[in-house]
Amino acid sequence: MIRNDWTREEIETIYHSPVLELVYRAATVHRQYHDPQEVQVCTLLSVKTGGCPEDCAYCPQAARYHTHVKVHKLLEVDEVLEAARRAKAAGSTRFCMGAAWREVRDNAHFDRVLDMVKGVNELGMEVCCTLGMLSESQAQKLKEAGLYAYNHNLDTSEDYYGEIITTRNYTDRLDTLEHVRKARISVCSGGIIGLGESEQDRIGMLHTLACLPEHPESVPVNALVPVEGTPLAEQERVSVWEMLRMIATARILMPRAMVRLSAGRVRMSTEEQALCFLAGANSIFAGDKLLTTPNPEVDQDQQMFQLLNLRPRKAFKEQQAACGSVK
Ligand code: SAM
Ligand code: DTB
Ligand code: SF4
Repeated sequence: MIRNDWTREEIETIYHSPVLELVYRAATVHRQYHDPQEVQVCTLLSVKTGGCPEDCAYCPQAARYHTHVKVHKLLEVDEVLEAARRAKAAGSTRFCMGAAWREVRDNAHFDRVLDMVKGVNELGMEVCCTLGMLSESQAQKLKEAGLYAYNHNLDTSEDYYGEIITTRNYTDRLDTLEHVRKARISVCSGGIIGLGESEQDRIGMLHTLACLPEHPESVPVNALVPVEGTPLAEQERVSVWEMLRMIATARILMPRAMVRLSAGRVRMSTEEQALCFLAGANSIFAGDKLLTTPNPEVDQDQQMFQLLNLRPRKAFKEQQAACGSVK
């Protein structure tokens, strides 16, 4: 049963249950709603890099921190479509374009992004964007251009948000998610662990996500990639047990969602990632780069898929299931 009325206490109990019990329960739910051999493969491309006016403490692209990131203006449509074709040839079915913007503005750059969306959609890939805050009409324009999903993370709990970002607030984030939902675009929203937050904060974020009027269709769980020059550069690495608890709890609370094992895979062994798939993760980012930081090599992931008997999920599966064209 899909529930949007989880209490904080219920989530706390699930999150704190003995880890193997938690994984077992999540694996059981996973099998009721998904084919456990199927993993969605997504590719990220940074279409506008660095120079962002926001102060997100984890982010190498914030202009105010001095990091290795080289600022790059908005890419041309052709360059993006070339990258999307390469991603498709390497087996990705979703292509996600990220921009280091605080928000979308109605200008020629947004028009160019709309052209990118159109082009990627025409390649037969699920096209996703993450561009910062959006108004209702901008969400509508993206939908009309063929956007399939929009990524906009809550990142952490409402209580801890102000410790990480001061240039916008939690309500801004929730408002954008509402605009995306209203435009009938698939919602991708999750967060990051390892920002110095408490377990209460992790539970709080999962509570907010699981009690949205409709669950996000995708929930990315990122482990902080500490980047030199950012205020969180010296944060300790999160352990696999923490990732597992987040993934398993998300899987139990939001059974239909795709739970994405997102940033942080480069530092995880195949065994650790296997545990995450067992706990209900069924989506990854592939390709040797996330937006600006390294990700495992494509070959390495292909070997892992073979070893674990996983196969890439087809594009537009949800839509096809809804139309009854897939048995
Ligand atoms: N500027 C837009 C925004 O913030 O919504 C879109 C791009 S932003 C880079 C997308 C997401 O990347 C952030 O919400 C955050 O969850 C994730 N992210 C950024 N830096 C990260 C890091 N160092 N480690 C893990 N995740 C990170
Ligand atoms: C998400 O949840 N993780 C991705 C994607 N959505 C946009 C981004 C991870 C970024 C990691 C740091 C970097 O490569 O810059
Ligand atoms: Fe800008 Fe997004 Fe990075 Fe925050 S997370 S600094 S909004 S690019």
